[in-house]
Amino acid sequence: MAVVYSCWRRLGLVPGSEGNPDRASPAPSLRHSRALPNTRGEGRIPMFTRSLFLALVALMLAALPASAAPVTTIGLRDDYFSPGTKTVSKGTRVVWVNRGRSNHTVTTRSWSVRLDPGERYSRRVRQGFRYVCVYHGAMAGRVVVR
Ligand SMILES: [Cu+2]
Repeated sequence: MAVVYSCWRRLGLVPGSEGNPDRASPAPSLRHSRALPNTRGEGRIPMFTRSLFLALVALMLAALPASAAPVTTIGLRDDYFSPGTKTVSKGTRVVWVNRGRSNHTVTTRSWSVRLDPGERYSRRVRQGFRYVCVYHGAMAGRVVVR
């Protein structure tokens, strides 16, 4: 993290790293670092290098794994979904886990999956929907996207 902070500071991206010198004091751990050049005056980084660095940061952020999305779990019990209604934000990964002793399904209008005891299934949700277990008529659930 200190390396990243150092880079940001060298590029003048840290608030207070230029302008008022009183507010430009580095983090305590970097105060006595010899690797840090004076960001005011000589050694200013050209705009092209700054753009290149920002593009690199954007690429690194884009490469973060999909698991960075929020995740929530819905249990399949004998014979109900727990919780029956789950409210999530758009893009959340919903995981259904069969925690019962019977086989169940998660069946919507457009897709269906059978889960044996201990099995799980997940997908990212972008809109709300209702679902049922085809084996147990009263076993119904709902995902609400707010
Ligand atoms: Cu069932």
